[in-house]
Amino acid sequence: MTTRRNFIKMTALGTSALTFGKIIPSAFAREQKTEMDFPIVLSTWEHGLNANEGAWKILNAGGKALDAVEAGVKIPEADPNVRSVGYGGLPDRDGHVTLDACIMDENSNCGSVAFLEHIMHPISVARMVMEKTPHIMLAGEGALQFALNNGFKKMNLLTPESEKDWKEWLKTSEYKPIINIENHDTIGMIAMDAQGNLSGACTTSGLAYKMHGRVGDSPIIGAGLYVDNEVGAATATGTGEEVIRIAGSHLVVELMRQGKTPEDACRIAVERIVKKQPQKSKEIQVGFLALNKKGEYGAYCLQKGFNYAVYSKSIANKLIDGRHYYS
Ligand code: SD4
Repeated sequence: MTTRRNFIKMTALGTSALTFGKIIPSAFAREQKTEMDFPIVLSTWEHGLNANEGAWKILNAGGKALDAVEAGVKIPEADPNVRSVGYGGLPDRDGHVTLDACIMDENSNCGSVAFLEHIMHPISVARMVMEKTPHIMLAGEGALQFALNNGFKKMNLLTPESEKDWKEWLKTSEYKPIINIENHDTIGMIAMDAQGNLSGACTTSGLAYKMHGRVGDSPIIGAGLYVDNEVGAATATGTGEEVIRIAGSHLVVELMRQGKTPEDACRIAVERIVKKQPQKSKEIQVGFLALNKKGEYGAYCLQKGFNYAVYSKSIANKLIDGRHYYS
């Protein structure tokens, strides 16, 4: 069991330091104890609130960030009302619910599954790939076989509600993802535990009505998720193709390594997308969420409407609107 807050002695700081989420002038920070607000967990979108509750139970008991992020994202994976993660997720255009997920810990261990069908908790399969195989990523039939061989249960993930919506969509079969609606609810979760170690998890049913076989950014280490325990962690949500194109989450972590704040790092990554795809970026959503080693966090997105949930001792599970590029 750890203390509720971690006290870090900060000396000879630069211009500022963080205390309970507030910036205090360096004159005060120097040579004095400053409280850093961790453990902490952050998740994308409103369903992040429920997911954070699950993660927090583990973090608050002194548990590992890795266990917390897995337990946290399993909540929306199992919730049929979350229509873009796990059970109840909207299917591809052929009616298959195909799932992508990945997980990464403080030692750069990582595991991933892509294009996985019939398993409610792809995040746990991803963790098993990480822990039980010499590989990082398993896909499709092979990932399913691996899951079944390791005791996961095969089930039908297509709920009557999602089937109904898919049949409605089939009437026009028009592939036009609507910004912030139905197709942008991947859960990306990043956390720092009481020991100051970082981990992350990302899981999704991907873009609704995608082509059969399509894989997005969410299972790709460096795109949908990246963790570097020396620097910070980042995760992404939105149109995966644009996140992959810029290796989004890795970019955000590298920008933090260069000294950018989490929000600035997310903003620069979003601006990179705009620069690469000036026209397309107006019609899609992408959001990044980041946490650095000091427990500072931030987000940035293309369009209004992206929010994230944060849970720490001083902020008991609150939803925050991400700042956005287009107004
Ligand atoms: C994907 N990034 O498959 C995912 C979709 C998403 O919220 O974020 N949904 O491209």
